[in-house]
Amino acid sequence: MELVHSGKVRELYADGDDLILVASDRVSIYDVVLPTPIPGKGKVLTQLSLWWFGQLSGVVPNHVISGTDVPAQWAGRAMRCRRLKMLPVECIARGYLAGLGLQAYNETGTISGVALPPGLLEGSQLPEPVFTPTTKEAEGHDEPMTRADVAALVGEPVAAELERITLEVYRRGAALAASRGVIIADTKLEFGLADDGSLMLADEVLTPDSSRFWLASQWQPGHPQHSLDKQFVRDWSTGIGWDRRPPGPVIPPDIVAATQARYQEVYTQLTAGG
Ligand code: Q0Z
Repeated sequence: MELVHSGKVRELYADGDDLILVASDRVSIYDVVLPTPIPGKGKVLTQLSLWWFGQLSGVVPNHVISGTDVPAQWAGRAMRCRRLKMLPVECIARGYLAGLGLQAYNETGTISGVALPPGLLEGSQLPEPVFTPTTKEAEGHDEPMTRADVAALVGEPVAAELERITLEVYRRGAALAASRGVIIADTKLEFGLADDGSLMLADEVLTPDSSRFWLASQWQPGHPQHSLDKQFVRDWSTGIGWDRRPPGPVIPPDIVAATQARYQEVYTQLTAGG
């Protein structure tokens, strides 16, 4: 199959008119891919994405054709997708203060033009989720976009739909996760247009690689929050004095095992029962 694109932790192949999206076991922390894989990570994230696409199918159609009709060597870690015309916007919804949203709030008291109350802390819940789109940069970091910037790129009607659907996907996902003890602080969605012009949710959805997942029982505003999936790797890498510059360190077996278990737990906690 023809390799169309290789990302930090995933690959995209073409199969006739379809695309095959393959999630590897690679893990990235502080924007650096580590040399040691986390066995099973790609399968867990693919199965979680497929489960969310199903949960959200009443909110927005999606690009998935099949989670099983994929080459045998990638069984479980790949999905067959419709090839869409991708929109050049990262659609982010934030419900809690972290990352670039926290930075914007601390500097301006606003996020993407939305005025927020004073006194919010790192990790605080926002009064309402906020749509904070960014550019998709081939190189370097994505840049914040205003609603007018988005409308200039995709047209006002599609821009309005992107905002509405992004916030709805976030609200539904965060509510479901909250009922299972998991905070989804923010999430990044990608959309594309089908041949008939209809808007579809693409890529991966509400995975720990595209969202910040926190354990509700450990949530404590005023500090950086522990990520549900990679915290062992981050803490260990800091403990050994890694300076966050490539190459990343080889991960020892006990940290690999603990991280592997965390990914399994995230999947089970979110998808079990109900
Ligand atoms: C997704 C990406 C990578 C995985 C393009 N349904 C679609 N139609 C057209 N394009 C895409 C999709 Cl999902 C598409 N990406 C991001 C890059 C591995 C996903 F290397 N790029």
